[in-house]
Amino acid sequence: MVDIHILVGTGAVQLLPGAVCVFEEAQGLPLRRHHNHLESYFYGGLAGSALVVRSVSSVGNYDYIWDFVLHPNGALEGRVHATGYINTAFLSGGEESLLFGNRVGERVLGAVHTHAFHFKLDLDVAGLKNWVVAEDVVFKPVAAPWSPEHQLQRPQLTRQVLGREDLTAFSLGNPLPRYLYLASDQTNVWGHQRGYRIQIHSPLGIHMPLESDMERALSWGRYQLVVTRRKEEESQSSSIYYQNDIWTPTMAFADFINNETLLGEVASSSSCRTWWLGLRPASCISPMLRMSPTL
Ligand SMILES: [Cu+2]
Repeated sequence: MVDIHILVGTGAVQLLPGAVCVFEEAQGLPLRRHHNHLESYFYGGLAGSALVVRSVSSVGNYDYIWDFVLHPNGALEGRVHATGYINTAFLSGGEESLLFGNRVGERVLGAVHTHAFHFKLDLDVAGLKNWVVAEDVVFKPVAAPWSPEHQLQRPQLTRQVLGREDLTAFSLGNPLPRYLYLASDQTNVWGHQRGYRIQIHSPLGIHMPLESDMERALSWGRYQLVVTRRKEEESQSSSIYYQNDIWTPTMAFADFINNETLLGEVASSSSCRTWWLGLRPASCISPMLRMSPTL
């Protein structure tokens, strides 16, 4: 347990005892295992565990559990779960009540709503010169060597540097490249660029209709993933003032995406990439994002 000092609304320092919990978590999968019974007979394996840094935000009826997980293979994971009590409404009993959710009690409606989260990640990989790289697979037909009248579909890797912000704003509904990573100009012993791969697991679904007057303030919800140039004046995707007036937003996340270059050559000391990751859990689905080092 770790105590944390926070600045509450008055600006005074407040101590939250035990606000962060650090623990080792057994993983559902082994780190490695192999059972060989072909020519020789051997078994080797190692249990998987990870270090979890956890905090919990209690907001009204909910308790959001925030975990940052450090895996022994170098992967970093962020995940959030909604716990606590579900948000409900009075069930009038009329037919149309069930348009807004499902019945969960005698006179209780589990009203449909969305929990949407946005993670910001400032990431430099092995220095400040970084590129956003997309890799995918194309299939090329080749004759099967042992049976030339038949064709095989051989997968080939395609690589593309995504050099401008408009190429790195991935809307909901548009597929992400199969592999997406931030590559450094430093290389490993085989000459491949060192990098970190980004993975997102989050249920899809539009955040709200684009024609809504509120949508501009919530425009980060349009995207499952965006990579922008890091800037001091683009430090947050939302604003505390929206709780008073969401119809005239003081800033809009969608304006951050203005086709600025993301190429490593022009990186200055303050221009590491900022990754914005949209996550939305259902009550029983936990979204998560994961970064894995490419070898
Ligand atoms: Cu809820």
